[in-house]
Amino acid sequence: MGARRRNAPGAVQMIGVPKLRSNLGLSNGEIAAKLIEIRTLAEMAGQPFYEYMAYEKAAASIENAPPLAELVASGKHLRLPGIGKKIGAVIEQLLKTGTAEPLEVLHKRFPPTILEVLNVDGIGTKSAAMLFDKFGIASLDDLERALREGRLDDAPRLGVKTLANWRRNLLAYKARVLRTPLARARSIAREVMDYMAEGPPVHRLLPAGSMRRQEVTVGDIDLVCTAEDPQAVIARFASWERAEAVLAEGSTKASIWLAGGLQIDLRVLPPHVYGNLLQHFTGSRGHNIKVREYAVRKGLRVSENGILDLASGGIFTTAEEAEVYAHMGMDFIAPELRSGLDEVDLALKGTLPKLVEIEDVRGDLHMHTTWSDGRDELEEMIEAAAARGYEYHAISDHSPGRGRFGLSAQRMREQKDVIESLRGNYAIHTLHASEVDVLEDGSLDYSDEVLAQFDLVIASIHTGFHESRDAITRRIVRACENPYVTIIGHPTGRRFGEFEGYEFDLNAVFSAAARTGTALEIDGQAPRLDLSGTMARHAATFGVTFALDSDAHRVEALEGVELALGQARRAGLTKDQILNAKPLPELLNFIRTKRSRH
Ligand code: DGT
Ligand code: CA
Ligand code: CA
Ligand code: ZN
Repeated sequence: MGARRRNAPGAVQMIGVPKLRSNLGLSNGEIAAKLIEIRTLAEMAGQPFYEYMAYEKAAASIENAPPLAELVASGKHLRLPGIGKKIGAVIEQLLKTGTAEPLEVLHKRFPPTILEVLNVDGIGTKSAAMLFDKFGIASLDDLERALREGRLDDAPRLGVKTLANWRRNLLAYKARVLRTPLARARSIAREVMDYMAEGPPVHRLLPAGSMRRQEVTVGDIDLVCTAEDPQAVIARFASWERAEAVLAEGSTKASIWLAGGLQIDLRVLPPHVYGNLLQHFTGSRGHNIKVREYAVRKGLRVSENGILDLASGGIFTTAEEAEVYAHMGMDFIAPELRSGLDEVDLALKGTLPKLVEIEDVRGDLHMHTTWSDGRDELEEMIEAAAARGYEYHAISDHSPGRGRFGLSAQRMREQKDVIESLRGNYAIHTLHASEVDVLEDGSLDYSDEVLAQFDLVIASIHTGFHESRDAITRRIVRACENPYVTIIGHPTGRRFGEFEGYEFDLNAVFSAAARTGTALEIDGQAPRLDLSGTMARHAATFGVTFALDSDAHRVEALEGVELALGQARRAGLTKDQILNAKPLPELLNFIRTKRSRH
């Protein structure tokens, strides 16, 4: 249905746009999203076609208009092509208050969460309105539950086939779109946790679930805590100003929903079972199943309420998560390893890897400055890297291939001189590096003569993503074979919500990296996390060394190393597999060894 299709991109577009309660600074895109919301809800409410289409036209026409917030702030009346007086007034209300009368009226008819339902392929505005009116389905979760419980099975006009399609499309949608990149989830979690810290006393507040396991994307955020007054803590949580809707509010648990579809659950746990519950809610489901299976063999039943000894009937509860594992006779399993693979077996044998920790990281080998496409000055980046306590770091601006951003050989030499002149000013060793483009034939964007002048070289693919799998494989392998290339940057090219990553023969690339002594990057830039933990785990079986990098383009982004670390830990990596966990002389030796082998 045309209407649904038109709506879908609007709804998806809201993901990632932090909705400001304060009227100031609503972007045209955000206003357009609101107008599309009115348009869609109006169609659901059965308003006349020409009325709701006017909103759609208005939304389209403001995309190319100058910033409306500024127009209105300067006291001018909105007079734009395709926007009548009525919608002009709505826009002014949106800018002043973040909402508007027609939207409020429609929200009395339908909760805002109903828009989620339209993202399921095959469900249009008519079906969504019917599902709400007849079955009280107000959100994607409601729909999922109704489908699971078979409550729609007898509904008139909904055949078995339709329901099966909805079920499948719903799962596909959730898996595809409704997951939030870890970096964004982390910053939202930090925000809500700061907000909670300013309210009634709350203790041991922590994200559990996939976020604690450092999964690349999270379905929702699961916060746990303890509190003397759970009710007060829940009430504060449910009244967070960024909550678009409160999905559930009980005495010890609440769920809120943010614009764009990210859900946050908060559970206030009784202190004496905090350890058991934290273990339970950290998951993964697969891990918990493995733990339970093993426990049963020992005559124990593990649940969120404690560990029941089936023979004696005694129940073991603990405030400390580590004791849950200890009680079953296994080593503590770091959350990042709780994926349901072989971690329970290893914990029982006492052979879990000793995972690399943040303290092991001695430097960051990938960052940009205003010399290429970074936001901050060279000296600001050096200072910030030093402030993080690193022993060394690398400044790695782009090669000329990056258009107007890249450094010519001449500029590169100038930068080298500047960096050398600054050495000694900071308590950190600065390596002069380059992030050099791998060209379409696998050659590099600087000659070997130029490359030889850098202390370290990262080779990355930034163009020609759509070449064949063989061609890409050859390009990366050839880059590995260049003696000056120390690191392959963001090896798969994946960017959340934009690009899945180019395809190549993993085995060929991983074995080439190991054979040539080339490190593979775990790039911690928010939209990347590349290699992911899963990929890095696979690469590690080839004996590859890894570099945990921020790929920062501004000072604050240096914390990307923490995200890279999370993926390394998910991969089960130890510090001796990490290039930038080596002391400087060993790092330099790694670089020299490869260069001298050729
Ligand atoms: P997500 O949110 O899709 O990224 O993944 P998780 O792992 O955060 O899953 P979520 O939020 O549904 O639940 C958090 C953890 O709570 C999950 O990893 C394991 C535990 N859990 C929740 N519901 C169940 C359940 O029905 N059975 C079991 N065994 N564990 C559950
Ligand atoms: Ca979750
Ligand atoms: Ca959850
Ligand atoms: Zn970069």
